[in-house]
Amino acid sequence: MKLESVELRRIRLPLVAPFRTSLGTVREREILLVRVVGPDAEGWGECVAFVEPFYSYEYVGGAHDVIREHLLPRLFGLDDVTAELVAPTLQGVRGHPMAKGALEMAILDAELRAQRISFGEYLGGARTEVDCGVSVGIHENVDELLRTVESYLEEGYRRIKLKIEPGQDIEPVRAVRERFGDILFQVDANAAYTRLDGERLAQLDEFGLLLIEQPLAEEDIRGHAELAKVVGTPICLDESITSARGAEDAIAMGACRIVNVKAGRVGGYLEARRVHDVCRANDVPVWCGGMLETALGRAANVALAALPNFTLPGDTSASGRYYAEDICEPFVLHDGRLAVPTGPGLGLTPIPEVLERVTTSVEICRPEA
Ligand code: NPG
Repeated sequence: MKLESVELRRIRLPLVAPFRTSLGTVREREILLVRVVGPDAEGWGECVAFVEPFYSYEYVGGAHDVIREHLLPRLFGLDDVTAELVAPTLQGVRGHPMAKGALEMAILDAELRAQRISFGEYLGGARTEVDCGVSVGIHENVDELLRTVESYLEEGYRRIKLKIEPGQDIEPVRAVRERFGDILFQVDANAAYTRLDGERLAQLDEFGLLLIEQPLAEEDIRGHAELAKVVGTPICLDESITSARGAEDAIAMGACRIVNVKAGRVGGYLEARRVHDVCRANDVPVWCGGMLETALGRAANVALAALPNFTLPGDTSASGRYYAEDICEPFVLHDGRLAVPTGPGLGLTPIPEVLERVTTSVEICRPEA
C-alpha cells in the first residue's frame, strides 16, 4: 500500500489500581497509537513503550520522536509498503523495536483489513481462544496480596504471575502457595536480582513454580546460564530476548528454558512469530507477555498467543484487569480464556467517542509533497 498519511495519537488511560513492580509503580498508561491511512484501508498500531524508560531504554516521547523524524521518512519513500518490508526498510535506524513494532503492526492491520484476513489467520493461529494468566503486582502486605489473588482466581484466570524483588519474594510466594494449593504459579523479577542471589532464588524451588522470569539484568545472559545451574525452577527470559537470533543464542547458552514473547520488545509481530518458531525448534515453550496494552495490542497478542508453541498461559488478561473502560469493545474472560478476534486485521477498532475522550494529542504526518 502507498502510505497517504500516518496519525500519531497520544492517549492516557488511568489504571483501575496502582501496579507496583520492581521497576516502579504504574498508575496510568500514556500510550502512543499509530493509525496508517492507505488507499484501500487504514490500520492501527500500539507502541508499548511506557512514559518512563524503566522497562527498556524506550519511552513514549522518544518513540513518538523517532517515528516522526527517522522511521516515517523511510517508509514514505516506498511506493508500496507491506508489513514484510517494514523491518528491512527501517534497519538503518538502530534499535527502537517498540517504535518500529507499532508501525509494522499498523501497516499489517491495514494490509489484512484490505485483504479481509484476520491477524490470527495471517500469523497461523492454531486455536480460536487462548488460556489467560494474570500479572499481580507487589503488595504492601500478604493479606492484601491473598485477597487480590483470590479475586483473580474467582474471575477464572488460569495462571498467577507475581512480581517479586529482594525482600518481597519468599514470604509472599509461600503465602500464595499455602493458601491456594497447586495453582499454575510463576514469578517475575524484572531484573531485580544479581548473580550473588543464586541461593536466595533457589529457595523458591520448594514452591513448584512454573518459572522465574528475568531474575538478572537484560544483558547478563551468562549470569542466567550460571543461575540455571543452582536454581531448579526453569528460568524464563523477557527483557533479554530482543530477537529470534537472541532467543536461539540464549537457549544454546543454557540461559533459559522458557521464553516470554512480546512483539514490542522484538520489533513487531513478524519477529515475534520468528521467536516462537526458533523456540519451537528447540523444544522451548513460550507464552505471550503483556505491556498493559489497550484492546488493540491485546487483540494482536491474543492472535499471537494462538500459535502452537504458546503452551503456557500468557499475560493476556481481560481489559478490566487494567482499565475501567477500554478504547475498543473490551476483552472479557470466559472460563479463563479470551477469544481470538475473527474479523479482518485486528478485528476491532477504537470507539470514536471513547478515543476522543482519552486523547491528549494528535499529530498527522504526511509524505513530503
Ligand atoms: O498484563 O499486560 C500485562 C502486564 C504484564 O507484568 C506484566 N508486564 O515485565 O512483563 C513485564 C511486566 C511489566 C510491568 C512491564 C510493568 C513493564 C512495566
